[in-house]
This record gives sequence, C-alpha cells and structure tokens, in this order.
Amino acid sequence: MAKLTLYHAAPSRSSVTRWMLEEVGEPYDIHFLSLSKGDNRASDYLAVNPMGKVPALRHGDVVITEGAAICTYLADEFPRAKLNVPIGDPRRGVYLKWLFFGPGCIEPAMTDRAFPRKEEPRRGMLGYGDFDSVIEVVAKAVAKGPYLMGEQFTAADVVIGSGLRWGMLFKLLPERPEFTAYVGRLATRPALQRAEDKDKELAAA
Ligand SMILES: N[C@@H](CCC(=O)N[C@@H](CS)C(=O)NCC(=O)O)C(=O)O
Repeated sequence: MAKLTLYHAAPSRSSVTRWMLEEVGEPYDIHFLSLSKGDNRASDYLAVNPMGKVPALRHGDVVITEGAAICTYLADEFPRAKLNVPIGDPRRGVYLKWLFFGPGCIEPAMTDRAFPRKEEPRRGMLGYGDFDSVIEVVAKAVAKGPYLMGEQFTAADVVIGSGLRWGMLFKLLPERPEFTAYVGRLATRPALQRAEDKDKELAAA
C-alpha cells in the first residue's frame, strides 16, 4: 500500500488531519515541521506546499494540501473506515456542504471577528454572509446529533468539530450549548484522544 506521510506541526491546523488519520486507522508517518524555526518556508517544504503551510499529506506520489481537502481525500480513499458518504448516496450533497462550510464560512467568519476590518464589507460581498447567520446555521445542524450526518460520524465532523473546538478554545466562537454538547461527544472519540496524546508528546519533545 502507498505510504501516507503527514507534514505536521503540533498544535496547528494539521492536528485536524492527524485526528482524521487516527480515525482512518491506516499506518502513517509524521514529517515534523517547526513553524517557529521557519521549516515551512524552507525550499524543500515549499516544493511540497508552495503556500508554506501545514498540513500537507503525501500518499504515494500524490500530495494533497488544505486540511478539509485532506480529510475529504482520506475518507474517500479508505472507505472501509466509513468516514465518507459515497458518490451515489443522496446524503452526499449535505456531507460535502459541511466539508466546504468549515474553511469557506466558519473559519473566515471567526477570523474576521478576531481581526475586524476598518470598514465592514457589505453582507453580499462576504462568502459567509455574516457571523450570526453562520453560528445559527451550525448550531441548528449539530443540535440533534450525535453527528452532522445523524448516526454516522464522518470526515465532516472532523472538519466542523475541529473548527468549533478551536473557535471556542480561543474565544472566537460563543459557547452555545449546542456546540459544547457536540464537541463533548467528539471528545470521547478514541481517535481524537490518541491524536491529542501524540501531539502533546511531539510538542514536549
Ligand atoms: N488553508 C489552510 C491553512 C493552513 C494554515 O494556515 N496553517 C498554519 C498553521 S495553523 C500555518 O501553516 N502557518 C504557518 C505560516 O503561515 O507561516 C488549511 O486549511 O489547511
């Protein structure tokens, strides 16, 4: 089987993909990068990801960048883990919507809130519309549970769940009861616990 290597810094957005790899359950290697030492700006890494950002995933000869794309790729590539909604299943549309909603709406809404612009752009100019609508839509989606797609835990939960976890940790998102309950359910997943323990070890080394 083609080898999986995660280009990773801990803790960072690449921790999301480490969680995903733990959910998939296939063996993988870590290529550790120190962001503070600028490893991500070195020419050998820019050849992997010209954006100079983590995560990146190498799978055999394929390189995937962008955290949500990596989660989508892994879920489709390793269907035995049942972390995707396959092509042909009518639920796939909603599943894909959530995979894109994380980086496309939640993340920019959070960062715009953290770093406000001098002049607020018109709602129609912002892909996410406005912060409060994003929050309402996500709160409604996770309220019923246990997961975004109902009983099935998917890659979309890794992406959206990580956004909510980090957002609340850094006080960029409100601690809505729907969010805390959902994030609490995710925190019991052994794969997430393993990923966090391994990241703690890495950060301490
Ligand atoms: N759009 C990228 C963002 C990745 C990103 O911003 N990663 C940060 C770590 S949290 C990074 O590599 N920062 C180093 C830098 O920009 O110099 C994704 O979602 O994967």
